[in-house]
Amino acid sequence: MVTVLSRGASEEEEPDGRARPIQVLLVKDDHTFELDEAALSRILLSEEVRDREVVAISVAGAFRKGKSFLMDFMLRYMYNHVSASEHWLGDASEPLTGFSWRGGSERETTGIQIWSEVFLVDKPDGRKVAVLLMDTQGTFDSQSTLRDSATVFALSTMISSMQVQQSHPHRALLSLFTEYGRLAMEETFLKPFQSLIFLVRDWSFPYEFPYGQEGGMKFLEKRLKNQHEELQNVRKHIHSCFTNISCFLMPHPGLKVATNPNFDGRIKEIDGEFINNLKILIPWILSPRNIDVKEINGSKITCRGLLEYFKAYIKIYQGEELPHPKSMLQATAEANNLAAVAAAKDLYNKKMEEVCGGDRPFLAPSELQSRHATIREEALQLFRGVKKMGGEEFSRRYLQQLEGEIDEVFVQYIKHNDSKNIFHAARTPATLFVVIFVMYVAAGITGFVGVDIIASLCNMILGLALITLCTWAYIRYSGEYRELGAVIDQVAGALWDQVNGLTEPRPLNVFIIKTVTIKIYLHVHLDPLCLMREVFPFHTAFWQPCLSYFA
Ligand SMILES: Nc1nc2c(ncn2[C@@H]2O[C@H](COP(=O)(O)OP(=O)(O)OP(=O)(O)O)[C@@H](O)[C@H]2O)c(=O)[nH]1
Ligand SMILES: [Mg+2]
Repeated sequence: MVTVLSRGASEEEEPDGRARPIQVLLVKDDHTFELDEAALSRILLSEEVRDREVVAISVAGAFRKGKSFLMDFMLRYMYNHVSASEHWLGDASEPLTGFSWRGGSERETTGIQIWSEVFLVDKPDGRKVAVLLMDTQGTFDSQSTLRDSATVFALSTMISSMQVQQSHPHRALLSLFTEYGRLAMEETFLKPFQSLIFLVRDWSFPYEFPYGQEGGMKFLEKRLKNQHEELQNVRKHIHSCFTNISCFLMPHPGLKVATNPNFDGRIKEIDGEFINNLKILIPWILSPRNIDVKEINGSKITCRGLLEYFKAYIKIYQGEELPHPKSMLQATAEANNLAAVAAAKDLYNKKMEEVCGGDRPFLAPSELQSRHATIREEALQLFRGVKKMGGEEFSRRYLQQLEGEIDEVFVQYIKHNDSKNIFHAARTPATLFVVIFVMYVAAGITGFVGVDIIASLCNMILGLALITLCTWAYIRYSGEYRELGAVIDQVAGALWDQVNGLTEPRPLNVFIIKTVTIKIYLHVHLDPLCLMREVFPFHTAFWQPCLSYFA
C-alpha cells in the first residue's frame, strides 16, 4: 500500500497548495554549490517522516536523455498505485507533469531536486518506510564543468539507496567510488551502497538482447566480460560496492516523443512497446517488495539521518577538486555520528516535552531534575547503542557534544517550567512591594528615632522602587522596552534569592547576622544614653529573632 503524505514544504513555497519539485542543491554561476538546508529540512524533518527509514531513489546520467520524464512516471506510480493498482499510468490523454522536463537541446534540470511529498509505503514485512524521489542534473551538458557534473553525480550516489543510471559514469568517478567502497569495506565489512540499476534507453537491438530486465542482465554480463582489463577491475569493484546490480533495456519511445516540440507527455502519443516496458520497469523499481532502504554501515537510515549525510557530503564537495575517497569516508563517519546525536537529542526533546513542555503544569524543580537525569541517560544510551563508524575515540567527541547540547536544552526547560510557576511570575512585583514596604517602615522608624539621613535614604529607595514597579507594569502591559523589563526581573530575582538565602542558615549568612547583631549589641551597650532608650521599644521585636539565630 502506498500512502501519500502531507507536504514537506511550507505553504509559502507552494502557493497553489500542490506538491512540486524543491531545489535542494543549487549550482551557482561561479560553479559553487549550495545546499538549501531549510528546504531540505522541511521535507525530511516533517513530523510524519523524520523517524521513518528512508528509500532514496534518484536517476543519474547524461543530460537530455529523459531522466525527468522517467521520474514523472515514477511519481504517477506513487500517486495512483493504491487506487488504480494496475492502471496507475492513468488517462491516455493526460499530460505528464511533476519534475520539469522538455524537449530541445539545452539542459533543463540543474543541481538536485526533491519531490516535496514524501510517500509512506508499507513493506511486505510490515515496516512503513518513507520514499523520496530525487531528480538530478545531467552530466556533460555544455554549461557545466566536469567537476559540476561529477559533484552532482557523486552526491546523488552517496545519498541514494537506489540509483538508476542511464549512462556509464566517467572513469574518474568510477574509480573514486570503487576506492571509497574498498575503504568502507575495510572498516565495516559491508557493501556501502544498495541498488544500482543500469537503464539503457532507446535500445535498438532487441533481436540480440530482448527489452526488459532479463535481456538487460545478459547484456550487462556480456559487457562486463568483454571489457579491457583495466576497466574490468573497476567493474569488478563495482560489484563489491553495491548489494544489487541490475540492468533494464528500454525501447525507443517513438518519434513524437523524441522530436515533436509540442509533445506534452500524453501516453497515447508514446509507442506501445515503450509503454508496455514502462509498465514493467516502474513497478519493478518501486513496488513495496523491491524498494531498498538506505543503509550505511549496516544501519538503516531515517529521513533525519539522511539530512545529516546531505550536510556532511556537501562540505567535502565544495573544494576545487573531487574529494579523496578517504575524506568521503571521514564525512560518512562524521554524518553517521551526527545522525546518532540528532536521534538522541530528538528522543530527549520528545520525552522532556511530555514531562514539562508546552502547557503542561508546573513541575517541582527537584522532580524536573530527576526526570531530566533519567531521560538524559536514555538519550545517551541510544547514542551509545547506534553502530558507529570512525572508532571509539572519534565518537567520544560526539558523545560530549550531545551531553553539552542536552544540558543547554535543559536550561531552557527549567526556564520554561519556572515561567509556569505563578509565584515565580509574581516575583518581581512582590519583591518591589516588599522593598517599598520595608523602606516605608524603615523610613518611619529612623525618622522617629531622629536618624534623618537614613530616613531620607529609605524614602529615596522607596521612591525608586515605586518608579521601577510602575515601569515594570508598563513594560509588561505594552510589551515595549523588553530588555529593560528583563533587567528589572533580573535585579528583582537576585534580590529575592538574596533574601531567600538569608533565611537559610548558611555559614556566611550566620556569620553576617552574628556580626551585625554583636555590633549593634555593643553599640547599644557602649552608648546606652543615646541609643538604648530609642531602641528599647523595639527590643523584643528586634532581638528575639536575632537571638533565635544563635539557638
Ligand atoms: N530518445 C528518447 N527521448 C526521450 C526518452 N524519454 C524522454 N525523451 C525525450 O527527451 C527529452 C528530454 O527529456 P527530459 O526528461 O527533460 O531529459 P533530462 O535527462 O531530464 O534532461 P536534463 O534535465 O537537461 O538533464 C524530451 O523531449 C523527452 O520527450 C527516451 O526514452 N528516448
Ligand atoms: Mg531533467
